[in-house]
Amino acid sequence: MRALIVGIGQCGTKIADLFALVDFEAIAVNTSKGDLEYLKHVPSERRVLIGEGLTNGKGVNANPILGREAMKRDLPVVMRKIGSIIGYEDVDVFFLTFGFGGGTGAGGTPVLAQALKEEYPEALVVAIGALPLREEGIRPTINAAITIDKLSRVADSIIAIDNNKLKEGNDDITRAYERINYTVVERIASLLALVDVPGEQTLDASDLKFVLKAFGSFATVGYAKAEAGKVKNLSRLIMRSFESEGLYLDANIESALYGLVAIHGPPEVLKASEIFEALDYLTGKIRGKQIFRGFYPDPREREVEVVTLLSGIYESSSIEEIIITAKQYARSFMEVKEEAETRKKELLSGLPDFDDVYPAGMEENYPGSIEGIIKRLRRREDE
Ligand SMILES: Nc1nc2c(ncn2[C@@H]2O[C@H](COP(=O)(O)OP(=O)(O)OP(=O)(O)O)[C@@H](O)[C@H]2O)c(=O)[nH]1
Ligand SMILES: [Mg+2]
Repeated sequence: MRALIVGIGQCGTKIADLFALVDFEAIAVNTSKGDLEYLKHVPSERRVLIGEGLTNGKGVNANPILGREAMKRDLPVVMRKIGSIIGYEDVDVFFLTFGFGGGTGAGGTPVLAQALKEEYPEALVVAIGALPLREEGIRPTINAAITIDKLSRVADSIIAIDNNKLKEGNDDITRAYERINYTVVERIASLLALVDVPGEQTLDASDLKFVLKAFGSFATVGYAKAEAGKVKNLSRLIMRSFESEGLYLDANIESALYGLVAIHGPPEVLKASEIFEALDYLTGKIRGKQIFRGFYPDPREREVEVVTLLSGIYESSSIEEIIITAKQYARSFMEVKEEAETRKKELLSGLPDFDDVYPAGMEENYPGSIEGIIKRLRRREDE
C-alpha cells in the first residue's frame, strides 16, 4: 500500500517530519519559512513555502482566511510537487496532517483535500488533525469547529487527535506536543506497516481503504501493548485498545461503523480462541458489525501489540465540546456586536453635520479646501 503524507502548517509538518523519519514519503507545506527550515527529516526539495507574497514567509498568525488564501494561490505549486513525487505509481491514501487550531493548517487543509480528491479520485484523502487544548481559548476552538465542518464534506475520514486527552502530567507544552506527535506517528505507522505484510490472517490495502472510506466522519486509532510474558488473556488486551485510555479521542465506539484490528506478537500468545472472543464481542458492539483483522505471529517478538482503527464515528464528546463552544461563542459574538451597534447608534444619533454648525460659503475662502482649489483652477483657466 502506498501512503503519501502531506503536513500543513507547523503542527502538521512536525508530524510529517516524524513520518519521514520512519521512512514514509512525506511533504511539508507551510506559510512559515522558519518552521520549514526547522524540520529535520523531510528532504528540503519536499518542503513547499506557500503564500510568500501574502505573509513574507512569516506564517499567518492563526488566521485561517490567510491560510486558505495562501493555499489557493500556491495550489499549482503544491499539486505539482505532489505529482512529481507520485510519478507513475498510484497512491492509495493521502494523509493530511495539521493542527485544527492554527491558521495555515486549518485554512489550507480543506483546500488541498478538495484538490486532491479532484485530481486523484481513486485515492482516499484522510485528514489527521490535532484538536486544540482547552487552555488555548476561543480562537483555536472556532478554527477547529469550522475546519471540521469543511473537512467533513471532502475528506473520507477525519482522524482527530484530542491534544487534551494525550497531554499528561506536568510536561511543558513543547515536550507534550513532541510526545503526542510521536505517539500518533508510532500508532499509524505500525498500522500501515502491517498492511500487505505476510501473516496468519492479513490485512491488505483494500481492507484499510474500506474502513477509512467513511463519508467524512471521524476515525480514531487505539493501541495497547504488553510484555508477552505478562499477557494472561489476550482478549483483555484487545479490549483495552478500544477503551478510553487507548484511543486518541473521547468517542462512543458503539457509534463506529467499521473496525480494523492488527495483533502482533509471539505465536504462543496469539491464541485464536482469545482473539475471537474479543473480536466477536466488539463486532457485535459497533454499528456496522464488521471488523477486519490481521494476526502477525513473530517468534522474535517479546511484546504483544494491538493496533485498532475505528471509523464512521459520529458520537464524540471531544468533538461535541468544540462544536458547542464554537457555536456559543459565535452566538455571543453576534449578540455583543449587535449590542455595540445599537449603543453606537443611540449615542451618536442627533449629532449635527458640519454644515449645520459652520456658516455656508466659508469653504471658498479656505485655501486648502477642495472646493477652494477647484474654484481657483477654474478662475485661472478662464483668464
Ligand atoms: N499534537 C500537536 N499539536 C500541535 C503541535 N503544534 C501545534 N499544535 C496545535 O495546533 C494548533 C496550532 O497550529 P499550528 O500548526 O501551530 O498553526 P499553523 O497551521 O502553522 O498556522 P499559523 O501558525 O497560524 O500560520 C494549536 O491548537 C496547537 O494546540 C504539535 O506539534 N503537536
Ligand atoms: Mg505556524
